[in-house]
Amino acid sequence: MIIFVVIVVIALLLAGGGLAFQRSRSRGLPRSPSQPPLSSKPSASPTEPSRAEQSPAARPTAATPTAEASTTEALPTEPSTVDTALEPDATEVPEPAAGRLTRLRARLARSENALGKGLLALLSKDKLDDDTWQDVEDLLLTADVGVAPAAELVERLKTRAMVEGTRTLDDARRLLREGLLELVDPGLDRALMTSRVGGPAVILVVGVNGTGKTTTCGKIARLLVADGKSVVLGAADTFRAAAADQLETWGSRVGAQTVRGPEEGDPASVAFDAVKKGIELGVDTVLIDTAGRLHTKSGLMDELGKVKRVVEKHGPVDEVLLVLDATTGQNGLIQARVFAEVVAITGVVLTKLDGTAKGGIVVAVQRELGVPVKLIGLGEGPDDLAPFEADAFVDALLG
Ligand SMILES: Nc1nc2c(ncn2[C@@H]2O[C@H](COP(=O)(O)OP(=O)(O)OP(=O)(O)O)[C@@H](O)[C@H]2O)c(=O)[nH]1
Ligand SMILES: [Mg+2]
Repeated sequence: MIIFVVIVVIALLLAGGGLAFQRSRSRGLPRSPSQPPLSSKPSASPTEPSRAEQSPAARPTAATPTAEASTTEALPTEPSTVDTALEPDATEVPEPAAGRLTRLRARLARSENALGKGLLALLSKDKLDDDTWQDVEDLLLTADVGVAPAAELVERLKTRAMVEGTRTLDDARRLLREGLLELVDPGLDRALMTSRVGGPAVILVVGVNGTGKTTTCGKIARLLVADGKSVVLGAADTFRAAAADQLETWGSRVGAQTVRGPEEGDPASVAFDAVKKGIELGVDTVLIDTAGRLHTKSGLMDELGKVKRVVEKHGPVDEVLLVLDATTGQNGLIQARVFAEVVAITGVVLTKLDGTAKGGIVVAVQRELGVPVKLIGLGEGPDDLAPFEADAFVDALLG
């Protein structure tokens, strides 16, 4: 009997030990290939979730402890592009700036071809009568080129067509290309001030609600990093915490620090602190995202003026980029006028040109403000922002 009891106790001890061994092994085991990877590049759609889409639970914070992610218990059951974006080892290598417009040209052509093709069809007609010229002008107006530039272009084309003749499609294309290029003005200096001797260059990003400011800040940060520059982001949109989270997510993906303040805090002081941090860290560029504001609300416009003035206590603001949504057409011009009165705009970023056939707004806004379009947004992907190149733009219009 005693022997039997001893055998049972030994058997139980052996079984318990085996289980314990199993458990400890499973903690230390490497992750099997079938498990979701700890860090991965965002897949098919690398776009950040929009603010409305980000639930507080899904939203990452800078304090997300990375140590947790190394334990089996902390592994997310669903892969989350947002979570992985904040892991330090998830830093991405953005595409270089060079050649971006060529890569994205198809996006532009898809929506703009109607203009180019329509114009070419009209200009290569056998007989260019008044009705045809009126149709050319109407097409230009539909593409938001603006009344004065459209009339100017038609006059120029008329004269040249009379003198040189446009018998073939190639003739028409050549005339149109030259005419459009002149309107878009290839001579404008579109370089971004992204570094400065003696401190970081400061770029302030402004515009009405939802035009793509935060996304553009993120995309510019990527462009700069691709160019070998170091960046600090300033989340001066303090209206909602989600705005700072959105910017921080963009920054963390390329290893750029984000300076943020308390929700509903003073945006000017966040902007000031961001530049201060940029100076301390010795970075090349400080990019400041601001809250969307209606140009018709004078209080909000005054606040923007204050943000700029406070930042200028550190030194000059090198660029004030106005972000305009190309799909809003002529309304964008009214916004541009008011913003330019409050903060001297140095460049325009035209976003969402992938979703509109109104690319003529490039011409109209440059005329309106007397400042160049420096960048264009051609999609929601992280590298879908291209430095504006007049030649490539006109070529894309003509298909
Ligand atoms: N198709 C397309 N979508 C874009 C582009 N740029 C931005 N967006 C989208 O526009 C939406 C608004 O972008 P945000 O960057 O949040 O706009 P915002 O100006 O910061 O918005 P507020 O801070 O609320 O004023 C997002 O869904 C972006 O993905 C673009 O070039 N093309
Ligand atoms: Mg924003």
